Amino acid sequence: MKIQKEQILDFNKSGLSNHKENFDFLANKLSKQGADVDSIVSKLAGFQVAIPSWALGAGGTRFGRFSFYGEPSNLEQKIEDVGILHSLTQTAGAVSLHIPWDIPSDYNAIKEKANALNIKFDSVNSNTFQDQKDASESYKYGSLSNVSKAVREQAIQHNLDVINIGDKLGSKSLTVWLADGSCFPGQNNFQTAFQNTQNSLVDIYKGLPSDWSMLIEYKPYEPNFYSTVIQDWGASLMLANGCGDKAYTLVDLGHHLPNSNIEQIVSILQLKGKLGGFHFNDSKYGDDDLTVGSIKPYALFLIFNELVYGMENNPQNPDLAWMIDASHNVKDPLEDLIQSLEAIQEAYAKALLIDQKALKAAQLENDVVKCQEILQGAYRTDVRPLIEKARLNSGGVISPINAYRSLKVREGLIAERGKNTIATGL
Ligand SMILES: [Mn+2]
Repeated sequence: MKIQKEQILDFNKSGLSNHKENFDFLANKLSKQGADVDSIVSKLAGFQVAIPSWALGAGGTRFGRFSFYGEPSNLEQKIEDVGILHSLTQTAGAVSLHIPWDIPSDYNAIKEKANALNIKFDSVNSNTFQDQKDASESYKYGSLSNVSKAVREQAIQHNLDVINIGDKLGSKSLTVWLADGSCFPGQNNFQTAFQNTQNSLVDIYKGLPSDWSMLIEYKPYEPNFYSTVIQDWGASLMLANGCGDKAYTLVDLGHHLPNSNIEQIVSILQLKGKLGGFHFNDSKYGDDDLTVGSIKPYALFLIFNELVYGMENNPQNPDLAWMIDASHNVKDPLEDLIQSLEAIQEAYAKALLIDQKALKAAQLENDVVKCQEILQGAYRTDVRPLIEKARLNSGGVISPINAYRSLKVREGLIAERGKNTIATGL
């Protein structure tokens, strides 16, 4: 299923005059405050977030999984789904593959399909948290950190295979997330596990093509509940530094203990030129993988404030690999992703509204009240007309959720794929 240009133009007709009225009012107001509205709109239009191939089917918990009808059952269909998201929102111009769940059978065909839908291949993700069918070694007690050399070698080789697959598709980075750790005190020697992980990562790093980077993700707990080998940004940064210049830390919003100051983490990593990637989601208690901005939109805004500051002031930090890393237990995955994309754009737009000069001046005066007024003044602005404008300029729809429903996309997918399809890898 593909959304046609005419369908988009047709859908936009009814909302156009309303949008124009709202946009003109806001643009006028913001311009008077000194904001460069055109530049904000063009930054919003240029902001692209990768959709992970595993987020297109219904997710689940260890207690069960409730299927969502018309799920993509192969890689071609997953890319079609990203194409649908991108044609509506114009902000999902990339897909992030998970290996071995999404190994292409025909590389040229997959590349052509993605190309036709304007979808790029972003970072590739390795998987050493599950045992594969014909694997000789088990990851039950860890992969890159395992006490067994044979297990470590199998996990290293898997990562090298993933690089090779990604290279054929045009990806430029490998994301490593390890489930390695221990469930009980005494189970692991922390130093041995960390050292093994460092050595394994160095072996993988040596296999990176020269224009690639390695992104090292951290997580404090789960699936291991006593210790995780790469438990926080400090561990990730030490490992990245131990590998070399092309290795970076990747921050996933859900991979922090409650109340962690994530905005401070991304800020300092950018200062050090070591923030390589960012995974969006939201959570209430742990790694809940909920829709971006659904629980703590103000925290997301504060994080974006630092990201924007870093993008503008830290040339030592590379362009980031942005990805949504969420799971959809009760919503239509495509609707959920549309809501996440909107929340990301909204937080970004609000962060772009912050008057950095005025904030700096207030900070130098130690005017704490003024600092808060500046941040919250931006946060309280309804920026949706700016996002609509950015989408319209790029050929998207004014309101993606309404368009998705009025074009009956899910019904079309069910008619095409059947009801009880299950996404691969889940
Ligand atoms: Mn993640």
